[in-house]
Amino acid sequence: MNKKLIDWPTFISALILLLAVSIPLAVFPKAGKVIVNMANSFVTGNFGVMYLIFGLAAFAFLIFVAFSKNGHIKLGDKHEDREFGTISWAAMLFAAGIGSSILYWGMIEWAHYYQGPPFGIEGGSKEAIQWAPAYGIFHWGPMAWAIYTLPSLPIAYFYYVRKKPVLKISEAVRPVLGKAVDTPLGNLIDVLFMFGLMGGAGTTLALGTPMIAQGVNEITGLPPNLATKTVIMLLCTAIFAVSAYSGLRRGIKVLSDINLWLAIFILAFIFVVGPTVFISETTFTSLGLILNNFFKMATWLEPFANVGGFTETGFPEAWTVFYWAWWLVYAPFVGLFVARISRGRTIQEMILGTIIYGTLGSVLFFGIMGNYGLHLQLTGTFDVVGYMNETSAQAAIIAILGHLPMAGIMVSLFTILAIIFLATTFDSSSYILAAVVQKEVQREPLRWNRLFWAFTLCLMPLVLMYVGDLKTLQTASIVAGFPVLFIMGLLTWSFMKASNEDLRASKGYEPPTIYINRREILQRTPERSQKQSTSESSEDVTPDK
Ligand code: NM2
Repeated sequence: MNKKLIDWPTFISALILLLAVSIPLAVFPKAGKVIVNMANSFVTGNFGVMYLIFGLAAFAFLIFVAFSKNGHIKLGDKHEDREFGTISWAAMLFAAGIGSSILYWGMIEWAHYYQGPPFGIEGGSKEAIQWAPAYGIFHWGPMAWAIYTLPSLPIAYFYYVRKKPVLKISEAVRPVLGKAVDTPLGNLIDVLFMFGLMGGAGTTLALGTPMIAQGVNEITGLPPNLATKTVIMLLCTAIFAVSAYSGLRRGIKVLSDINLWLAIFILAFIFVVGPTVFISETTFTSLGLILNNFFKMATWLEPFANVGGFTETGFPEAWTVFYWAWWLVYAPFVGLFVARISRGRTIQEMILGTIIYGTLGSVLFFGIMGNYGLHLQLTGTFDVVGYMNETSAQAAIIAILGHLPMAGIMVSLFTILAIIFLATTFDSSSYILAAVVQKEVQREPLRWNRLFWAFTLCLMPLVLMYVGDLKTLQTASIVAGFPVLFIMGLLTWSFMKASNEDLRASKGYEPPTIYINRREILQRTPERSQKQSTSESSEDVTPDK
């Protein structure tokens, strides 16, 4: 055990912060809930606009970088090959960035929009039906993936180009903060990021565990109670602990490969045996609706709520702001991970790859799984919305799957997929948490360190589940992510500063501003100057005509 490698101040502060939040929540659950909800409405109510501006700015900025000079910088040495093939890379990226939540929301998000649509549209109306399958894709689409990609720029740049073997957020803002990174400010940045990530992962667990429990109930008849949920959580921890222990290549790769094939199989099955034409058409039409309304959706905040006869729907805070916040808390983590697997690619490939493959994956899940349920609803085969309101979203998800042929097998496969998805997210989260509390990461973070964070990650959701309030945790995580918004600003600035400095200092660099010396051109090309002078003179006379 090499204790010297550990950055103890960060390690201990992160642990203390985690305990300082979860112990009072566990001891005073009622008061805790009130405080967390107040903090949540304060942040999303007052700063919602900041989240939306951030989402749009992140997207615009990345597109700009991808096609600028900085986008052509290679992450690695001149002759270095890509460490992972593109398919493997895309699958790992997707499996790390997306957890079991896509199974949950992909199946059921439309039902929420169906009965509670945006823009003052009436719930259940024809217009609401059109927005229902589109909004989910938007919330998991290119803007969301852009939020994920942003931190991978500085991190990958410092790791592969400046060759600093530290997978740390604070290290990635050194060009801006300078020596201040070595003071407690640097530790604070890392701790806030770790806290946000633990919160975000808690949200994933809060949604995923009851859904898996419902699947297990359908298969085995075991009641979806506290004991079942605890076993599920521990099982997922055990899976990711084992894979964490076996290292990045074997652990995450094997699991995400299984994940990929299982997901492809389930999606293909639903697509083929389900209403194929309806699924294709609705997905395609939804894409058009999003493209047509991209800015409307990206900026809609209900400023006139409760004034001048407008009624408040709460939609922006409950959905778009919540989602951007949730992607945000995961972003530095996914950024670290994407950076780690992108050796040998250019920055442009990394940016476009993440946004395109990520969005494509989301479109497949939402388009196929969501529209299968929507079809059941619209044809009157199964009233998904009614059933969801009577029971729960997770019960509705499993009931939708129950309408497929070979329902028993499909529910089992879906449940296994959810378990692996949960395990891969935790696998990579523990990898990153461990990396952040190390002074240096040579190939992998230390094993005991990874295991420690694997179990710690489970601790808070487990305690809160016993207290009976995973929802509070979900809300808390979003509040925990607020400081990450500022860290993201620093990360972006830092990337531009460092890469521009290096570009300017590189051999053969030419400044992007082109100065045209007209006299020199005319001297060098006399025949052209003659032609030009005749055309100029003819131009000169035009107005007199
Ligand atoms: N995001 C993609 O639970 C998960 O699927 C992990 C969730 C941020 C909404 C990520």
